[in-house]
Amino acid sequence: MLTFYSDEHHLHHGSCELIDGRLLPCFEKPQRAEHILQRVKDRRLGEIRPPQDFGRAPIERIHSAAYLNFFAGAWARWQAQQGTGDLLPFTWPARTLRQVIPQDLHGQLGYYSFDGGAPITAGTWQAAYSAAQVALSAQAEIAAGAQSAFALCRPPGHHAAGELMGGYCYLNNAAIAAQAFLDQGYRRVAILDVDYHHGNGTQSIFYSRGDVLFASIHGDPADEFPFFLGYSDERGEGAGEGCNHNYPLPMGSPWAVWSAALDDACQRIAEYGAEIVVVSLGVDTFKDDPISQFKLDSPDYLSMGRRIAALGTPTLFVMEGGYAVEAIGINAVNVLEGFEAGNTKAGRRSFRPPIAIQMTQVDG
Ligand code: SP5
Ligand code: ZN
Repeated sequence: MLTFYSDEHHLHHGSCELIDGRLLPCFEKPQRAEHILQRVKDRRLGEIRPPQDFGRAPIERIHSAAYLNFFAGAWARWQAQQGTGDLLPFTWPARTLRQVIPQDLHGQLGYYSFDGGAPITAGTWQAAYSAAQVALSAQAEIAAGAQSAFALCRPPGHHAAGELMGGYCYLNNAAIAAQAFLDQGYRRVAILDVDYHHGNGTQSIFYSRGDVLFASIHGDPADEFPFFLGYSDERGEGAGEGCNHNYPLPMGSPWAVWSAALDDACQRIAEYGAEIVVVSLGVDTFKDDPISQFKLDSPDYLSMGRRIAALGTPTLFVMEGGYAVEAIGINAVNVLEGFEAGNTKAGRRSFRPPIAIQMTQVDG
């Protein structure tokens, strides 16, 4: 399996996040990606490639131009004000307040975010832009015929909605890649979100659409971040009715409980007839994760990869969370190795977009 990776993720290194009533050093830090990259090399998973640059257009299919302009320009505005330290929001347009875009930088920051966990630093835009290009490059590899690819993205993306950052996420890498498949002629894409936290951003982006199925296994939002989305009665709306599947699980859930949800999610994905699976690959389900409460152990990630491979569908893995830095490489790459072990030629169901659409892409 090819890995796509850019060193530019180092440009994003926030100092602090607001968590449990304190400003703590960011859990989402550059060493995460370094450990995963090292493990990819140690296990000889396959070649590691830098991303191509597909520009801003495929990102604008998911995020509004207003949001992207604000994000790309926020740091320069902060510098012009002689701002010191990271940009971190502190006021949000919650119930009873008006959804208005103020003039002030921090007012706008609150408007475009939902928590105090996603600081903007000097290099955050460039790192997030680069992570989106990593996801798009891995997407292109699969569109060109690969059965799988790994987008080693950082910062992660699944909490980011069309006009919202939060939960360490700024650009929704998995959603951007899923949309790219659709724009290239694929008709049904499934996003399987195995991160410990509900992928609220991804769900909201595709909630009323029938061309993307979203399935997420996560800590019950009644007890866990992001609290305000991810319940089991959220089934999609309009054309997306029945295309959203949430599996909120209790704190302390072990593999036996978690894998039953995975089996159900995989069955839904198969019934849907997904031509592509995009996996939002968070490994914060690990028993020693410092901010999470599930009990998966390292060998369980091999089983996870095997179960996903049994779908027989081309699969794009997009890195999301995981904060037990010492084990993150083992756990993430175990999913990929499990997938490769389970990915037999006989089991594959491969789909190519209609030839006319392929030609359009080549010409245009
Ligand atoms: C991509 C991703 O995994 N984002 C996660 C963001 C989580 N932010 C809030 C975490 C709150 C954890 N509270 C319990 C801490 C235990 N001391
Ligand atoms: Zn997470």
